[in-house]
Amino acid sequence: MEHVTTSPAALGYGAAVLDEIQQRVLWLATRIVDAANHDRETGDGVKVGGHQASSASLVTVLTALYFAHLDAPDRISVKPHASPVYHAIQYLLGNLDRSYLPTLRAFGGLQSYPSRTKDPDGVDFSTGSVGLGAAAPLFAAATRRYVDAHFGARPRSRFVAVIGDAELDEGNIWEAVADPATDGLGDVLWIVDVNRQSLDRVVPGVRIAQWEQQLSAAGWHVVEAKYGRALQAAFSRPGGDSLRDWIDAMPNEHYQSLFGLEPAAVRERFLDGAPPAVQDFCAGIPDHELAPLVTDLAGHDLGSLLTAFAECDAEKDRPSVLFAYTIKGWGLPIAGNPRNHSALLTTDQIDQMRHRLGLTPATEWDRLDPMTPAGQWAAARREHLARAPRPHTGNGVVVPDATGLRAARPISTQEAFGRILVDLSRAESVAPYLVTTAPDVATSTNLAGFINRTGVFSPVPRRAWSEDPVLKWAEGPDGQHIELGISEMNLFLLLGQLGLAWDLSDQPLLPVGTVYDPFVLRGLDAFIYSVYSGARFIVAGTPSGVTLAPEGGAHQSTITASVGMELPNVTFIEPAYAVALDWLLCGALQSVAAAGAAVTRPGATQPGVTQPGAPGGGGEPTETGSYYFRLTTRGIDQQPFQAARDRLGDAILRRQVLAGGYRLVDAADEAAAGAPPVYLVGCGAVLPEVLTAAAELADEGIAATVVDVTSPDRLYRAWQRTLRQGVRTATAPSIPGAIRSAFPNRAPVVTVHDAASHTMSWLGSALGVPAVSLGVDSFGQSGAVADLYRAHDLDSGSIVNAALAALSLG
Ligand SMILES: Cc1ncc(C[n+]2csc(CCOP(=O)(O)OP(=O)(O)O)c2C)c(N)n1
Ligand SMILES: [Mg+2]
Repeated sequence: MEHVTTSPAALGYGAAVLDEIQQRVLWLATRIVDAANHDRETGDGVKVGGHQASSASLVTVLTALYFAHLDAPDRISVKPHASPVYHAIQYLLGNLDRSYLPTLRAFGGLQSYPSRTKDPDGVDFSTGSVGLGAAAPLFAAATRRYVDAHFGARPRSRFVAVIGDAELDEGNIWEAVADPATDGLGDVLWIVDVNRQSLDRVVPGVRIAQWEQQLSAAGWHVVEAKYGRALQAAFSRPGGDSLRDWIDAMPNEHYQSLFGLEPAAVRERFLDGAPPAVQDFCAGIPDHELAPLVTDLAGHDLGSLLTAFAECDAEKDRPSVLFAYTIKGWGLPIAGNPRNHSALLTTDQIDQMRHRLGLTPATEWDRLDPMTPAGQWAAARREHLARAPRPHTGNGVVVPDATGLRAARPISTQEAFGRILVDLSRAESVAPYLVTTAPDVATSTNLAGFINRTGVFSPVPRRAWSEDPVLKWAEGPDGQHIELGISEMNLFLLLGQLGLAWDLSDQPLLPVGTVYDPFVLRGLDAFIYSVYSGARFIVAGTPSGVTLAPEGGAHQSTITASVGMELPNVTFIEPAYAVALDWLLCGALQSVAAAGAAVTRPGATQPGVTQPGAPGGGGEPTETGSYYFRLTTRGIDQQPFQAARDRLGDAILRRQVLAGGYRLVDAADEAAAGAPPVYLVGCGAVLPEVLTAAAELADEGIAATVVDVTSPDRLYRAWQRTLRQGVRTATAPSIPGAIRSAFPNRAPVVTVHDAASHTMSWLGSALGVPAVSLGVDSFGQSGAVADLYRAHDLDSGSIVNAALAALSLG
């Protein structure tokens, strides 16, 4: 990568050009928020908001990055509240149409926080939930290291995160920093916007020193851009040391109170309690010079920032963090005010600012004049930062419809999952792209077989000391399992970035993560973040439910199925039988593989938007998100599935399994002969009890059809789709095909699920029949499966009683 145009001086322009640009960036960012609040009538009385102060704080840093430091392959994460600065810069670079500028926070307009999937100007990392925007680029860099090791080096990208200082309060940041998977990533730069303010208050100064030490202890290169050049010059004068010591020792609350005061008052406040040496040093400096001097921070000094960036660039073997001292509300009348987080400039203040910059209402939204050095520099940077469009020639990943797994004896879905992955690791068109990860639960979630075949990823080969014949833990650059410490946040952040490798590292991958199901909730914010960002991956929550009986209540998941169903961009799947899992997992991998083959420019893709098509030819809309498999360690007899296979044939059965449910036992003949019909609907590990109940009901002359729901999510979505269609077109909705083929007749239903009962309780409404839903609606405890099933009414006797109750309601 050429660096010839990284400094305006190279084009014969002075630093004044960058300063002029940053003044315009500040103006546009401020005005974008102002327009959202004052120029637009929403008609609903709800405050629009936006963050002028948080944006102003980063104007210099982002101007220095975009107009003097970044190269085209670099990827950047911008703190949530600086989205107006990001868009202002993209506009000045010519990457955003002018019509968007007044649309911050409007429907279809610029998003309040940078969004990969909703913003029109090429956001690399979504941000919003503080802390995640810092960690995401770290895992993107870890992903790039993996991609480079397996598929050949890409053009070097630097992964930059620009984050608020209070974001460092978030635990996920420290989980990410501490994980060995993020060790030694020399292409990472975090820039902390040290404005010493959070939302509510001034951040105590001691925290910053502590954070620096923590990062240092974790092996990071820590740099400060604290004092601007005027202050540094003052420090170097005789007696200047005392000034420096005084400022260094000053509590943040005291320092922050200097902003917004008249110059004479600044002197008084600044020297309040100062030792004589400082009083003497400042005595010779007039008020109008002292006030700007003592608030001269390097985070608003372009030269200091560029020097610090270069220093960080030189670190090749460890991540860097730059603590850039800034002023929240820099250059605005609200600068440094502890209550400025949501403060907005008045219309008068905006008018004055516009006037001061020599702009008028007619010219205020203009780009930099192309005839001026600043305009020419922006044009040069636009060219420098332009990313070459990528060829979309398919990606070589071909996932089969099934691995052909055979299961003659009882087997659990967790065990089948491990075997399917091992099989796929032998398939040439799939194996290179598979990458697994787990937060210290790889072996207990059945990834050992895969790890034995593919090894564990490490950027450098490591000698294996253990000679365990069951688990070979061979670590090296060829390994395809990335082991994490016990952090479910890290799991979902890494899966998210592996699942965006098709975009951020130009390499589609098939990421598969495993986690104990209850702890999906521990990583939920990162899970949501990753799928909101458009990532494509597979996660298996296993084991799940009260079925892991002896493990007890703390390990038993109940609400995870609801989470899986309700999360947008996630398809929730919970099969009971091994062959069904084989079909469903291969189908999910096929869908994930399609990400890399599709058009991939951010802004162009709309993950979650369904398009006509068919997963595995099932006639359902194509899914464009991630997959969540909820699995179990309970081995169950596979014979009933084989019987359904013999009865229906693979083509029909597979289509129904993929669509969300099929009749495992069909009592249509008995019903036709006059037996009262009922549907027993099971999902996952409880199918044996459901089958037993069906047999008991048959003995009593009741025609119990057993439906195995493989994905309550797909069935629910199919139902909702037709309902919404009906609502939108004001026509009577029909029952969707997926539901009709599993439930061809009208009959009461009993739903049975080792999860919160509500996950399938909607079926009664969908079918227009009485329904009794059995599930786990209280915390579990240790015991045997039979004990737990009895305690939660999942045993066959309870299912029979529920069926009789449902029949009586009919
Ligand atoms: C996970 C999460 N919790 C809370 C918030 C609400 N919130 C938004 S900004 C903010 C303070 C951020 O302070 P800092 O990171 O220092 O940013 P600044 O505005 O000072 O630049 C808070 C608490 C959030 N966005 N995300
Ligand atoms: Mg802050």
